[in-house]
Amino acid sequence: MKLTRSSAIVPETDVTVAGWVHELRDLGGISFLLLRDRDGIMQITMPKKKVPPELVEHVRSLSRESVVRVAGLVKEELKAPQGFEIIPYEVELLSAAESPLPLDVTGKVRADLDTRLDARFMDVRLPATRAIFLIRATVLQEVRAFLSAHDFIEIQTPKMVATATEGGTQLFPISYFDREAFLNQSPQLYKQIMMAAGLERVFEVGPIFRAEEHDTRKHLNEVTSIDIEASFLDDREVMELLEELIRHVYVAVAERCSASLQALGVSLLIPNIPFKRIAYAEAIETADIPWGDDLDTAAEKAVGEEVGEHYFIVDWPVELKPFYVQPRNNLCYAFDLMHPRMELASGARRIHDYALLVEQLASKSLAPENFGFYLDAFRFGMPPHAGWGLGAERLLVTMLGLANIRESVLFPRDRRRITP
Ligand code: AMO
Repeated sequence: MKLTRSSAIVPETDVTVAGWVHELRDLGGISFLLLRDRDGIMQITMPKKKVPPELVEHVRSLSRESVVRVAGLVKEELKAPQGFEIIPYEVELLSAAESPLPLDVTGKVRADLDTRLDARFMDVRLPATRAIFLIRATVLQEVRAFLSAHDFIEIQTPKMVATATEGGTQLFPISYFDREAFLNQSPQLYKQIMMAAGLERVFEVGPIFRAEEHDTRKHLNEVTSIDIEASFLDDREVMELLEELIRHVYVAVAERCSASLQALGVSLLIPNIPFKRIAYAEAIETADIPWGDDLDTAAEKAVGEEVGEHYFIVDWPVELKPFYVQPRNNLCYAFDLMHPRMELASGARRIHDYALLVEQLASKSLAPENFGFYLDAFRFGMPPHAGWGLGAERLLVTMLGLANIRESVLFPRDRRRITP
């Protein structure tokens, strides 16, 4: 079917368009069909004098959200949604929609999030929902463009694995033939192994799985993680790369997604870089929690309110960070990137010395024999390296001010939800 998208329509031409019946209006001498495609709403105008009565009747019988193809003549009409109207000479019903509809697609009555997620196919027809996913696609495109321009190679690592990386508690077990296996909670071990492989700079945009029981507005059980690892760079250098990436993505979304931002009612504030660096010691003082405690939601909120913009937390106690982080006395070279609302990323300079890595595993009560394939990569020439993992959904919800992280995923996975 050769179709013209509504955004590409020019007046005084014959076109064939297709879309969903958004609304029907009848003003006596004239009827209107508002037809919606991905780009917007088109006005199909049917003056009684110009359009045969059978065709008008046919259109008036269409149920809302049915899919139709319309062939007609385009006329300029500045009062119509996209500045034109189409006088139809043919309207073909391609797929009739049942009624009642699971959701109101005109957006006049906003359903609650659970209803929207249950009928996601219908929810994404709403411009304000679709806008989130157009922006999401742009964000990930820009992440890839930025990292590629900085010499990073895109890789894919396994999602079915035999070992934990981020502490053993948050794993989804799977049955892997006759063995125990898990869904991967981070590409951590594999991206580090690629440093021994000599790729020097790698990134991955892929799913991570966390069996956390949390039922909050910032936790998911399946996340899209943006991970990097880079040889011969230290923690400070990968932090700079991270803040530059964040800024780049905001600038690109502001430039490329103005219609989507408008549909969401968002005016994007581009963050200034460099972001503040705050020591863990200072953060816990602001949050009024004792040394050695991780920052919980209340603590993050206290520090976030104090700082009011993106910031890094650095100089963490070694016991709060994973085994692969390079220690420095009782502290370590790890960092978290924070938005005032929540953590966005964490990363570190890594241990690249084999003996120290084995020691750190043991100090976290992890058995080195379970990490043989990983440890081998440190025995035959492992460069110093650093990296981070950035949650794509958290980047989106904080950028767009969405209330709930589930809004930024087409089909979120959470404690209660595994379908659709
Ligand atoms: P971490 O466990 O901090 O670090 O995860 C990195 C980032 O992933 C996102 N994230 C989540 N988002 C939503 N729901 C969740 N349940 C969830 N879990 C994680 C967050 C978080 O900051 N291997 C390290 C990274 C590294 O050092 O390179 C890691 O996985 O935005």
